[in-house]
Amino acid sequence: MPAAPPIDLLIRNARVVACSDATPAVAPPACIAIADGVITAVGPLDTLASGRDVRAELDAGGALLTPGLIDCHTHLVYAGNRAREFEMRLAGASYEEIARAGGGIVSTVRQTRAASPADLLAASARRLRELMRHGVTTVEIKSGYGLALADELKMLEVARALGAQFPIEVRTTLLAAHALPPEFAGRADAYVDLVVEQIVPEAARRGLADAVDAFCENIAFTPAQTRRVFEAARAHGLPVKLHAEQLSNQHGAALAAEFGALSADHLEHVDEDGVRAMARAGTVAVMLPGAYYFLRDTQAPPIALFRRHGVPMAVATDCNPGTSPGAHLPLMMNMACTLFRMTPAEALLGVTRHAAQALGLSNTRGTVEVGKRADLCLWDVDQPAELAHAIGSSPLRARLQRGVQHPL
Ligand code: DI6
Ligand code: FE
Repeated sequence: MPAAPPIDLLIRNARVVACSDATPAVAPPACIAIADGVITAVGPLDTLASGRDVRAELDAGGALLTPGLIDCHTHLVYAGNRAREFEMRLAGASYEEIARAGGGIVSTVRQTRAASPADLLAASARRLRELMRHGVTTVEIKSGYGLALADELKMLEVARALGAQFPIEVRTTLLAAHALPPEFAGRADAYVDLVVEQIVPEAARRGLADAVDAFCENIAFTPAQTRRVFEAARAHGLPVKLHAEQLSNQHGAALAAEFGALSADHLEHVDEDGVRAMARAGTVAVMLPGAYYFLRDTQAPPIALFRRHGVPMAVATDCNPGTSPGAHLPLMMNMACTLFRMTPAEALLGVTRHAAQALGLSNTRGTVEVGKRADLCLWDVDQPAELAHAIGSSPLRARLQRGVQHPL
């Protein structure tokens, strides 16, 4: 009989919150066996480890163990900051007014274009470290501050380099249709031509994008322009996501659903038809309470409609310099509850199982189950609700990426 395969790491005495059911329950203390970065068994010590070569052990001491957190929507790679614009908004200017006056996204575009790849990487690495300190093991990073072929590719390359240099999985999304670059003022369709004819094909050819996103909004791109971007993505075999109904109802959620989008994000102004379309398509609703908070929005996304129609809800940071300058995912769980009235259980699923689904990674991530990657967090808390209850604290004890513990 062949010897049982060795266990690279045996985690003992962990109270597992697998996140595999609709209500994330705490299991009695158990062990987790990990080999080759994958969970190979969850259960009691004797059945699990007997006769096996155990190479390393980690005593969890009764800590709560969850899947590693997944931040499924960030604009983490950018240069500069927009504190001046913050002051303008405090003095009364609206986000739209600032955007129309050449500020907003376009000001970050100027700074990001001017930055060398090394400077962009260093600035972004600080934010990435903060995400990791709060338990994130997989992060999605969008382009969208380059808005020209070379600059969009530069952003995606920096995102890929971050994933190669740090113990975190990076998924990249091409967001060339984020804003109209100044050199295309008054010629939005010509910019969309560039996006569909050059930027999407080149990003796809180089394997730099895992998905394609767009900002469908009255200050950005129309549904017709968004459709063209989605058609280009489809032609290159890339899944789509959409910034939809953040400031107004453009029926972007239904458009995203028509293309089988992985997610539609923001959704403050989505109507029931849009929610129904998302339910039919299996499109995840990504809640971004940081942007809602920072813009002092007053219309919350229709959580009750998502629940009624069975649309899975994810929660993400939207980490970006203009509307959500932060990289603290557990704080977003808190805000999803306080501002959007999600339950702590929904918030936890929103940064684990449903966030994995929003990235098309359900097969490998988002739950603590045999066969999933051993991306795990240990927390010094009693109950899962504490993760959403605390305002900005960090009860993270340990974070494992593919079965390897890294310093916090
Ligand atoms: N919606 C947002 O909240 C961010 N992008 C988007 O399409 C804002 C990005 C920024 O202001 O820099
Ligand atoms: Fe965003």
